[in-house]
Amino acid sequence: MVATPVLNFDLDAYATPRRQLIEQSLEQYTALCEPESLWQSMRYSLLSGGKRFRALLCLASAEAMEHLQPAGLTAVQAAMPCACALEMIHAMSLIHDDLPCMDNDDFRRGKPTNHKVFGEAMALLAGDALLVLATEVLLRKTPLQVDRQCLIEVAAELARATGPDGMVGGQVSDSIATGLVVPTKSLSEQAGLRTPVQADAPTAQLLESIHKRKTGALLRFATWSGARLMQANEDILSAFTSFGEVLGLAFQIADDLLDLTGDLQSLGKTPGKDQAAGKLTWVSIYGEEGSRRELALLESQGKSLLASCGLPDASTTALRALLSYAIHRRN
Ligand code: GRG
Repeated sequence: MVATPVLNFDLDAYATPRRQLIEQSLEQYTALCEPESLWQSMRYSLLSGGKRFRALLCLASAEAMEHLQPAGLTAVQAAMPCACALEMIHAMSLIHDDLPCMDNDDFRRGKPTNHKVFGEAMALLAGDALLVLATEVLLRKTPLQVDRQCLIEVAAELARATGPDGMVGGQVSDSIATGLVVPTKSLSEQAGLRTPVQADAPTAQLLESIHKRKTGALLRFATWSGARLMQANEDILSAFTSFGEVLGLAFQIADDLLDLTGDLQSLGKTPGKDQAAGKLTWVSIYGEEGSRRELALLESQGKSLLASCGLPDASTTALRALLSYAIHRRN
């Protein structure tokens, strides 16, 4: 990870051992299954590197609550299954996003995309399998010391962040905006009950809503869930939710910028695809400078949210560093 502007905090030293634990846990949660070709396809994408940003965020949010730890359990132990479930859902979304019927990408994380190696049908099914496995891992592997009611709530929120109100809904709105998906007429219009109206939100508002759902929902879930699994109080949960929302938007704006400024080697995927596909992005509306200004604003908003959440500064240093990283990253 590149150096971040958070003083006296070495994000690499924080992230490296946690990333190792994340990789070990993902390995363990994807033990050999039948048919073996499905297992290979799932693991090809799940264990192909990646920054593990969502998992790190979930762990950092749990660790901010370390003082509330349930008996005999560290924050990392309490949140690891949830962190891994997030990475499984994220890997699934990348596999599906790369398919020819979506973004049609050939490279991801510096390797040929899943469907290029295993074929479209298997890529689709490996994504499906990872999506379902994520829920099983969260529910079965979260240690018994974590309150079961809390766990059910976390599982329900994960489903919401992934589904029509979250990532899938955001992806559909994005696909409609790009012209990839043609919206159907509403049922009342089909029945001839009212004159069709152009109900699209203004473009900038629509884009913010797409970013917050397509990318932001999982990141917001990451910051909320870590704290929730540690029984954080409502004030902290609300501050972490707002922080996650700010971070989620910033992460996708940075992604839009990287598509413009990055290269194949550092990104691990083909740059320039947003512009080529005529995608609605922060850069296409506000330009490079406007996007950087928004990122600076979001960085200070995110830090203020953490500063006023009632926790000592030292507890939220990793979260602040992850926010800065999301904004200043090179891949
Ligand atoms: C079937 C439930 C279901 C969902 C699929 C395809 C889809 C719906 C959603 C696509 C969501 C998507 C790919 C959003 C982009 C998010 C994004 C910025 C990805 C890049 O994340 P990084 O930079 O990647 O964290 P690494 O490789 O580091 O993990």
